[in-house]
Amino acid sequence: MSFENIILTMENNIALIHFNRPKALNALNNAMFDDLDQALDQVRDNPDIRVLVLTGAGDKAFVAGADIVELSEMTPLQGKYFSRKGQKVFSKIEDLPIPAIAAVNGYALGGGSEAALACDFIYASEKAIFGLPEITLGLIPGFGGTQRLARVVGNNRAREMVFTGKNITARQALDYGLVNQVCAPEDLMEAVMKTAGNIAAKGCVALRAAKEVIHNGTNTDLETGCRIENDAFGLTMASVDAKEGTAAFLEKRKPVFKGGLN
Ligand code: DAK
Repeated sequence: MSFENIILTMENNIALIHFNRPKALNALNNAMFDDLDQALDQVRDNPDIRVLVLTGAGDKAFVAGADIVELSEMTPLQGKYFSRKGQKVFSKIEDLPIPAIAAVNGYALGGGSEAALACDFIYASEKAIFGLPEITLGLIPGFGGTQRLARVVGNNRAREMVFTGKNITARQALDYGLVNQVCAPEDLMEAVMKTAGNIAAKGCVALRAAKEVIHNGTNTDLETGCRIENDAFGLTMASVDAKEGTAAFLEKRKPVFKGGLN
C-alpha cells in the first residue's frame, strides 16, 4: 500500500518510513498522521520486521513541526482532536513491539522533536536542529513533548527549552543526552542502517522483551521494574534463540538466531 504523505519500505527485516512533504519541510498535517497511523499498523503486524527507522524526505528537514497553515484554521475543538490524534500516533511508535530509531536529518521542530522523542533513540546529522517552539506561537507542545523531553534530558533543560522555545544544535542535543550519535549528513543513514541491521540480527523474543521491559519499567519504581524484568527474563529463557545463544557460547561459535517468535 502506498501513501501520499509518507514513504514506507520494508526490506531486510527493517522498516523505513520517510516523512514526505519536503516542500512544507515535512510538516505534520492530519493526512500525514492518518498515513503514519496505518503504516505503523503494517509495521507492527509484519512478523519479519524487527526495527523501524524514521527519517525525513529531502535534505532540510526531519519534520518542521505541525502544519501551521492547518493549525491556524482549526477551531479549539478541532485542535483538541488534532492534538489527541498526534499523541495517539506517537504513542503507537513508542508502543511498537520492536525498537524504533529516529534519523534526524535536519529541522526537528515542535512535532518533529516530539516524533523523534517517541522513538527508542535518535541519531542526528550535524545539520539537525531540535526545538519546541510552540510557545512562540502562543501554544504548548501538544504531542507528548512536555512529558517525553523532560524524561530524556531532565526537568530543568526541558523547562528552559519549552519556556523559551529556543532551538538547540545537534552537538548540544548530544550534550543533553537527547541524541546518541551525531554524523556528517552524508553518513547519517549508513550509520543508522548499520545499527538497525545489528539490532535486527538479534533474537526476536529477547528484543521484544527488552523493549517492553525498558518501556514499562521506566514508567514505574525500581522494584516494580525489576519484577517486570524477572518475568520477561523467564520468558526469553523459553525461546529457541536463548537455547541457540547459550549453546553457541559453549560450543565457541557464533549464534545463528532464527528470529521467529518462538
Ligand atoms: N507548517 C507549514 N509549512 C511550513 C512549516 C510548518 N510547520 N515549516 C515550514 N513550512 C513551509 C514554509 O511555509 C515554506 O513554504 P513556501 O513558502 O515555500 O510555500 C517551506 O516550508 C520552506 O520553509 P522556509 O522557506 O521557511 O524555509 P527556511 O529554511 O527559511 O526556514 C524553518 C526553515 C524550519 C526555520 C522555518 O520554515 C520555520 O520556522 N518553520 C516553522 C517551524 C515551527 O514553528 N514549527 C511549528 C512547531 S509548533 C497542538 C497541536 C500541535 C502542536 C501544538 C499544539 N494543539 C492542537 C493544541 C504542535 C505545534 C508545533 O509543532
